[in-house]
Amino acid sequence: MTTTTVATPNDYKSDLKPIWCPGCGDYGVVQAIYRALAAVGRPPHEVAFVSGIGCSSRIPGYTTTYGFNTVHGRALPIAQGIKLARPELLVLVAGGDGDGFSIGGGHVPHAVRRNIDLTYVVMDNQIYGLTKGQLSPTSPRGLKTVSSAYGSVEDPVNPLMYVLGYGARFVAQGTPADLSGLASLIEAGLRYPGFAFINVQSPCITYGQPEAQLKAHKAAMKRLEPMGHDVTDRLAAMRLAAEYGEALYTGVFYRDPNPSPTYDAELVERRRAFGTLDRARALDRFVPH
Ligand SMILES: Cc1ncc(C[n+]2csc(CCOP(=O)(O)OP(=O)(O)O)c2C)c(N)n1
Ligand code: SF4
Repeated sequence: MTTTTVATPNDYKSDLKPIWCPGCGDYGVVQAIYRALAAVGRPPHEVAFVSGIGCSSRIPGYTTTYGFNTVHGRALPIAQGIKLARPELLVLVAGGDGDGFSIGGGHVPHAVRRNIDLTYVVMDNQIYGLTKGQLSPTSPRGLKTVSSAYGSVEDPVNPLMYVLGYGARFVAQGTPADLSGLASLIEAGLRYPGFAFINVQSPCITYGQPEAQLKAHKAAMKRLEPMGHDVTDRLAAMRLAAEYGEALYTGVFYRDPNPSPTYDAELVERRRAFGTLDRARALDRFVPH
């Protein structure tokens, strides 16, 4: 059974002190997550927070929810399993751009097309932070790093286009330079009935580029809402997403106005129809049929 209670952001803050570098954008992301969870109001024991490996993937430990800092690139499969076994939980997934779009990139299309009710927050800093500054899949062409002395000769992955192309039903982008805007986007993702993707431009102060820092974000960000962008227009969202790396748009790019039933909800219905739901409940686990 799920309950809704009055909660404050502090209710989601654990005693563990973050060990991110001072000034890392991920501090703002965790604050935005506290606010978003409090706004949604599900108590911490009804939330499962799953991450991969990376600086950003430390994030579940800084919350009072159930948490699982899993394996590099495997947050999405594990989160999908949790949601299918315990559909009543609110499941939040987070990690870096390397975790999500390099080693874990093959899982993203399947999470999108299955439309399991998860909220996936990627802290996109265009670098591998934890392993000390190598090229990541979203690093811009020409970037010099410890692994690209002559500058990157690859085009970056465009995370927004990637998920929109596979048919994602909720796609947004934020930055901790606008904390309340970011909290609202994460809240909207958590409330969205289906797979929701939020790309967060979260600066790496130690290995990131100067133009990808909070001060630069404040100057460069363009909010989609006042621009009159129609969030129900997927092609308009794709045109804006194509400017990833050039323009910093923040807000909801796309929100399907007629969300289709989620995989997890369909599964519960089918288990009910096949008469396996009560048995699964009694065992407190998913029983495949
Ligand atoms: C299977 C496996 N391969 C490689 C690594 C090494 N590794 C740890 S974190 C990481 C990338 C971190 O970058 P990102 O996911 O973007 O997160 P960030 O640290 O920037 O937040 C890598 C390559 C690992 N832990 N496991
Ligand atoms: S290395 Fe970069 S991403 Fe990692 S904690 Fe430091 S600033 Fe953040």
